[in-house]
Amino acid sequence: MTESQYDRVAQDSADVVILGAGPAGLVLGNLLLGAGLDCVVLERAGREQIQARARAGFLAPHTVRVLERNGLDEGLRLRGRQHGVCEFRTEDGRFRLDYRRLGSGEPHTVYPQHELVTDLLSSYVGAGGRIRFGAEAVAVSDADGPAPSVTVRGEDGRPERWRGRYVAACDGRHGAGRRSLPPGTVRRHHRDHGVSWLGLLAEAPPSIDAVGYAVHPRGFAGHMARSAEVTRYYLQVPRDARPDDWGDDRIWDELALRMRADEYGPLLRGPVAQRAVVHHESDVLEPLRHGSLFLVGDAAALISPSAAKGANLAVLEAEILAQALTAALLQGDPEPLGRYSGRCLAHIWRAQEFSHWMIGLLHEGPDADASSPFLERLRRSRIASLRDSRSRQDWFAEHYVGV
Ligand code: RFL
Repeated sequence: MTESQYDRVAQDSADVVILGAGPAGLVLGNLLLGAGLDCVVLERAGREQIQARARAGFLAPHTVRVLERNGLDEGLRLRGRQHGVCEFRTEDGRFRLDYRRLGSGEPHTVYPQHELVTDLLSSYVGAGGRIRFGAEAVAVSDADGPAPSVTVRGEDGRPERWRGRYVAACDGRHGAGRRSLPPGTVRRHHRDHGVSWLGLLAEAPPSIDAVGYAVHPRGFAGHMARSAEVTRYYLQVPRDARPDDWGDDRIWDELALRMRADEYGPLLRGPVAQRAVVHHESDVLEPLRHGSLFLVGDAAALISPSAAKGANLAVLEAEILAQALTAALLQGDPEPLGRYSGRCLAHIWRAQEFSHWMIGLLHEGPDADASSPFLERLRRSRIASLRDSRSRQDWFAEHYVGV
């Protein structure tokens, strides 16, 4: 679009233009609003869609503290459940780690991400926050100058332009924030871990009172409570697996086999409401800033779901950015914005390191060689030292709940 065409386009402005209404965008919006700052959230999807997107469920203690500090924890206090035990089932037997009594001694809070998004949205809108649904950001322009702008395609297809002083890209890995980075300004470090999971949401109560990690010659299986009626399960599958090839019976039979239900107790079955293949990939952008454009959450870094860190990092980064934008806009102090990328990257790489270790704990990965089971022996030894070594358990607990 040319400048003169833009002149005929509806224009609006806000001090901070936030792209995306996931955990990152909505925590940021709420914190900025609480500090008395002017912002707008532009979201591609509709309200019902974002409130129904079931994804994460394990909130770290730090995430809970951010929500508490900012009065965003009402739903969490009512419906969130503390969780502090994981159970490993392997060819060498079964053991449990009560991680509330190890490391930093803190539990997770189980609270489904779509409920968190619903809470964040109603508190943002209730406080008078501006949000546009059905507004897809197409590009961020002039981020290297003092007046960045965002081109948006509205539901009716008509273009709009939003001007701001800062733009926060909270629009995930395929969003406009990443796409708008000029070549050569930001480096992307990427790793494909060569492992895929079939992620399942079952309308069935949890089968065990712990996070279940089962390692089996047929591949990994995982069990994670979401609520009294809903449980998330994972099955390691080949990369080219198609979710539709997995009917409910096949899923439950395979889960029961890998989780050794014969030995340790049956799984509580129910209809499988969602199934999707998740490839374990990680990437990190460096730096997380280009001029007045800041990358937050999945837009900043994608982390394999092996250690449940993505939503927790998103909340942490949103908090750091909100503090930095408040200092810049209210006190005229740009220093914290200058430190945003470095501070977040330190947390991101630590989480990546732990997630990567978890992948190695639970899978042999694509390099496994059945004729020379070196990686299989390493994996077994890794699990044995977690079972037997107190210092290993403390390290695990600290990183498992921390961001
Ligand atoms: P989101 O949640 O993807 O939100 C981005 C929002 O941006 C919108 N959008 C746009 N809007 C305007 N213009 C555009 N061009 C846009 N493009 C996109 C989207 O519609 C959306 O509303 O990113 P955010 O806020 O950074 O949050 C990240 C988390 O959602 C993600 O990291 C976690 O869900 C990862 N994750 C987990 N994280 C945890 O901390 N604990 C867990 O237990 C956990 N389990 C999981 C997970 C991710 C999973 N999948 C789907 C990969 C389990 C699974 C299966």
